Amino acid sequence: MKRLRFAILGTGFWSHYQLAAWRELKEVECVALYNRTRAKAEALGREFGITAIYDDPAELLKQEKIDFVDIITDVDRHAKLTRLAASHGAAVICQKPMAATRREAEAMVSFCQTRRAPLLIHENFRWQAPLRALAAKLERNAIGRPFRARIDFISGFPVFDNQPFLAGLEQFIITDVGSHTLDVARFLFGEAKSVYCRTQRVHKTIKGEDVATIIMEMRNGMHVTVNMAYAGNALERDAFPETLVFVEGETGSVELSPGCVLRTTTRRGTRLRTVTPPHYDWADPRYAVVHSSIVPCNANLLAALQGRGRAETTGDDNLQTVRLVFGAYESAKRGKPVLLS
Ligand code: 89V
Repeated sequence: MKRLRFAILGTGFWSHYQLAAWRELKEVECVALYNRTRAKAEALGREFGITAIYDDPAELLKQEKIDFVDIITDVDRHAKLTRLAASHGAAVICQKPMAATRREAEAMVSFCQTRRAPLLIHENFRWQAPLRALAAKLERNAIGRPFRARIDFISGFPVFDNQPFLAGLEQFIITDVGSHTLDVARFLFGEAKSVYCRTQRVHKTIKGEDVATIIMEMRNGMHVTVNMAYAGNALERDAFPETLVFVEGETGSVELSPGCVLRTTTRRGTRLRTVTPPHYDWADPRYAVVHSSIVPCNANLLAALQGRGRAETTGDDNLQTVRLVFGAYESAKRGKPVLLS
């Protein structure tokens, strides 16, 4: 199998974990780093033994022989860097959220299609071990036909300490967390027909909304609600960064509860199983369930780039998640449900 060479564009908070997760895989090597502030790229390079460091992405793409880039910058630079990399013939892996607007995301997808450059989105939540176990239960028909579900990501975690740029986003929780949770909804239950959303801002010092309540009608007839909050308040059991799910089916129910505990209830009773995420020494234990999901996500994207299978989260697929995200904002603005085409 061809060993693929890649460069990381953007060496902030998340790149450390992304790079460590890439190192878990064979047949792939990070050969260069770019960051606007060169010192940050140098620091990451020293830690991981990467010596090709750039503060100009065009120069990197000109000098380095690479198969793909992994874009880990703030969202407002995703589109520009995607166009640049695709123009140099590199495949693109881009972190979620794909773009700052729906139109920009659509333009990224069509630009890459025209250039025949693969565009894949790094969307890791659906790769979390407990969510995969829940999906397998549904697949095995353990609770009959599901008719309603609730997906919760509700936390008082001080997320702005590690990722201060989030406080400056005009659209915060639905782009940052909703990109994940709405994608999880699609992964588990398919596409939505309509979305209704209300938002609030509890933190006084941030720009965007930090609370969102979303209700979707799915094409399969299910009703799915997604509750998100980063309100900074105290909760008895703050499950950060776990996504909690409760699914009601015609013959039972399944619940992913705090501590990665999967409870399946049928007329025969309730069965409990703890789905412990794989342990990696490099992962921050506070983010274990999220950091460990980077590895299977990267493995899926790498396999697709090597022609060994299909990526789940191509740019084209992720457009459906992007449409849900911005459909939710549209609904919040209008105070009415929005139909999705
Ligand atoms: O993936 C992210 O965007 C992180 C989170 C803590 C939600 O996983 O900010």
